[in-house]
Amino acid sequence: MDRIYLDNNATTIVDPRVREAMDPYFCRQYGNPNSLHGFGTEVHAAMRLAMDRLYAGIHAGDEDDVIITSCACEGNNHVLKGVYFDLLRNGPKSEILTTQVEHPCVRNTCAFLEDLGVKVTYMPVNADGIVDADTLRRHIHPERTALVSVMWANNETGLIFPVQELAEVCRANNVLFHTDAVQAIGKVPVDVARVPVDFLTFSAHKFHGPKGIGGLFIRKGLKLTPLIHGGEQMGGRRAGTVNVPYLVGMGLAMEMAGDSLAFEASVVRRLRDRLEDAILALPDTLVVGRRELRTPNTILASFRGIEGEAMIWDLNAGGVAASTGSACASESLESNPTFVAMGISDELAHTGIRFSLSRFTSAEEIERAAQVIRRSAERLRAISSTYDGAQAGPATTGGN
Ligand code: 7TS
Repeated sequence: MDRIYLDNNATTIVDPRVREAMDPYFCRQYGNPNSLHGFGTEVHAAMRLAMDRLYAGIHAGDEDDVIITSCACEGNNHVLKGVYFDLLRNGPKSEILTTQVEHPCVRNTCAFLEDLGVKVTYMPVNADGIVDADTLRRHIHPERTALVSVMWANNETGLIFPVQELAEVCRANNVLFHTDAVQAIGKVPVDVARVPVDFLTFSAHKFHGPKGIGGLFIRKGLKLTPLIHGGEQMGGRRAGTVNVPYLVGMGLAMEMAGDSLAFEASVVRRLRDRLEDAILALPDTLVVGRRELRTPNTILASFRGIEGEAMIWDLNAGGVAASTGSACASESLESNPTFVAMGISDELAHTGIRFSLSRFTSAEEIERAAQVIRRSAERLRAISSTYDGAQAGPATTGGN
């Protein structure tokens, strides 16, 4: 029986058309795009097409910059550390505002900057699990806040943040706004012509492109000290020879992500809802966050009395790949910070399982996964020392 992959928020399959488009740029058209001979110029043309696709995908303007990075961690580091050098190290500002539920690459970079003397405020999430505009208004101080960094969609819950309103609050206060849009691209429309973000990061492997390449959008005219100094690639903003085959792949993947938004919002969402209904039909389960506030592909479920890690192993044995929250945090045994921020109890924080679908997930896989999950929950509860049988009402969380 084929395995079922429900961990698309960790990474996605490379679309075969993307792989095919990348192929010529390894052994045939392998020139350096900055070289002036034919090897270089033919590659340069492919690079231009890929860049155009990236600009179109997020609706960036001609004068905006999109720079190519090695991953979203790099893009997020670049923004936070760049703003440190530009506005914080020697003033005039002193503070970064972010949330309690960012990916570790934002959270840990902020912790690093705190060691350097920056004040970082981690805004709490509301009962829906998001940071709303009122919370931002309460925390923002134009005279001291240099940057606000809030993710577009959360990787663990799928909850979508009101980035339009948040960006507008920042604009009105003359404060820079960054969003980590890694989990939004290809799932919900991402349009920087409409949403006045200053910086935005994305990563190809989350939308059926290759691993090890991403992008950073920088609004026109904005200064940002580079993270990697060297040659004049990317207009001097990010040194290093561009990974041309991967860029070609990311460009096509971005175009296809845009083309598949309607499919995500209808077919993928229906499959997700079907799986969610099947999980909620089991006793003592809950799902974090209201459906309509989430990306169409994500479920963060809790099975009372079952240790998350144990269930991942058991599901894996049954052919279903899921994750306990974020794979990036899976080696840490501490309570998941996103759960803590959402006011989810310690018991539930240890029972969370994330199922994340993609446009490659089939209805047949969802039916099969639902059965594997049901059997696994029954089996593990039968041997659980903490599960004492079905309780009357559903458990509650901050997000549900
Ligand atoms: N930002 C968000 C919101 C993410 O979900 C991830 C990866 C990253 C940044 C880092 O991306 P990369 O391109 O540097 O790899 N998130 C996850 C996850 O949820 N499970 O595994 C990886």
